[in-house]
Amino acid sequence: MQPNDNVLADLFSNDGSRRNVSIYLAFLVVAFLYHASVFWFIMGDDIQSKYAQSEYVIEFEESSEIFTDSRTIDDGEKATIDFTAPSNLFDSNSGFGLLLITITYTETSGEFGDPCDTISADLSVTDVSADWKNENNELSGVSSDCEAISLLLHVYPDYDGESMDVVGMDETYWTETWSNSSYGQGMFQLDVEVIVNEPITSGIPTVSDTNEKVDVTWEPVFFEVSVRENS
Ligand SMILES: [Ca+2]
Ligand SMILES: [Ca+2]
Repeated sequence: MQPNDNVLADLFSNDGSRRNVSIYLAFLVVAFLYHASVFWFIMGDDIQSKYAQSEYVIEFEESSEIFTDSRTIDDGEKATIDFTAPSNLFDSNSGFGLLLITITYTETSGEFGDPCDTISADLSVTDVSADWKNENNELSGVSSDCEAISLLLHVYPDYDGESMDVVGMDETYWTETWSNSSYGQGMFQLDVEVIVNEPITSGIPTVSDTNEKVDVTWEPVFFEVSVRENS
């Protein structure tokens, strides 16, 4: 065997070398434990704070405007009433949060004892970018007793007007998350159908109910977002 072939065999070939190696290994273990303890007990706090995530509170200030429209719809007919939110509302707010629609009517025939007609209203799902599948939406309704029909569409995804606490990222990120003017851009379409309920005296030729006047109120709810660090 050549001398270079097995250095380890030489090292352990006598008691003195073996002891030197043991001392060296013991030193390595102590050095390792020292550095590990420095890492965990002294630098641990620094490392933790470096990666600690900030908490933020996101708040919304709402503003809305009312837009009204009115149609007289014949018995058995369906009318489509549309609405587009004006662009200045997008410019002056962070986002379009909710769309509230109220449909009201009375019996306008003037006939004695004429019961309220049956009105049904459906907000069509169009290609307007909105939270159409939100489970709290009310996209259609029916009324037969002159009670108002109230519809609700969540436009900005996950918006419900309530403030929220979030963790991580930074103020700019959260402000931008809630400042997207693409939601709610475009034309909304409401289908309103009238089924007349005639007075029981309608057998008399001069007494009849053939239509109804329906009033629609569109109320787009916009919001201004503010984000602050929660300390
Ligand atoms: Ca009627
Ligand atoms: Ca009527």
